[in-house]
Amino acid sequence: MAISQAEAQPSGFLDEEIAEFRSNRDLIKEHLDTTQRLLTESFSKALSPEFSAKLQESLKVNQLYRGNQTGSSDSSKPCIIIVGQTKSGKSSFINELLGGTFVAQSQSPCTARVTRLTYSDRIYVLVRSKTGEQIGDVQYLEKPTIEEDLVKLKDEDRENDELISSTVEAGIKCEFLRHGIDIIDSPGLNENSSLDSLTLGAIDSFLPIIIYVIDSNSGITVAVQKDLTTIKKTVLGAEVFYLVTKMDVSKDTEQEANRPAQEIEEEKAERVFSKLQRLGYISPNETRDNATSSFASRVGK
Ligand SMILES: Nc1nc2c(ncn2[C@@H]2O[C@H](COP(=O)(O)OP(=O)(O)OP(=O)(O)O)[C@@H](O)[C@H]2O)c(=O)[nH]1
Ligand SMILES: [Mg+2]
Repeated sequence: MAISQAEAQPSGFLDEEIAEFRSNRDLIKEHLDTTQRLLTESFSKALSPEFSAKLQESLKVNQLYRGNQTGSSDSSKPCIIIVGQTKSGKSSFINELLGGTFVAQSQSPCTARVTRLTYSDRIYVLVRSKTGEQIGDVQYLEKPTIEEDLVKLKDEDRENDELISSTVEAGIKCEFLRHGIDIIDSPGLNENSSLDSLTLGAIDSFLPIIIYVIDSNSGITVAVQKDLTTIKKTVLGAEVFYLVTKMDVSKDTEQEANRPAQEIEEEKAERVFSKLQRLGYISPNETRDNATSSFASRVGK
């Protein structure tokens, strides 16, 4: 009698494990399907179909990763992290993609804390410590705009490791996020070393899809090259997508005043693309036409 009880227990335990495995497997499949559908629908509106297709592929791989260290409520969620130099237009791109003013964008260095945007029916914002614990209370908001003070910090605090290494998590009711992809806004690289290590740490721990934003007027500077080298080293095998911004504004307005806008935009995109290629960040076999999967330029804000 005692023996059969002992035997029954592991078998019952195994049944539960199998049932849990099946339900997790179904959840993952459902998650993947909705994510792919979302990327096809939403990204192709903002970016080219090839770019969104490549993102989908990358997402499949990244979904297999676990071990997110942010402590966010659902660590297995796929996410897209937007990185780049200060003021390159990261936050503006996120706002455009999500269709609202969710994260602060400004002329002066702005984002100082990694900010994770996730879906929630009720709009909220909370701060998490470096190790993921919630700090303070959840704030429920009327409007989905994250208060600037939360992410911007005072100038003197922008090098305070403890303050900036906490992350802001915002729950937003937004169609794009509804299907399970979080978006991460990051501080500009190279503003100072504390912010740099924070952003690079975030890249490492969130295991994301990375979109590197390049200001077309600055192009591929030494600082950008340093970023790209560091990103590649930090996330081995990471696929980086390049997004070129500020195609509608020029440094040299007088010289460009009489040229058609389209010609100037084309030239800017080509300049950035060929330099990325010369430096080995884009394969030499690719052309602007067939590389649209990982390279996109965007006009206007
Ligand atoms: N004309 C034009 N302005 C842009 C574009 N993208 C961003 N901007 C402007 O550039 C400034 C910086 O944009 P942000 O989105 O705050 O840049 P960021 O990379 O998030 O900056 P940090 O958070 O400080 O690193 C803002 O004044 C934006 O309005 C664009 O494509 N065209
Ligand atoms: Mg920003």
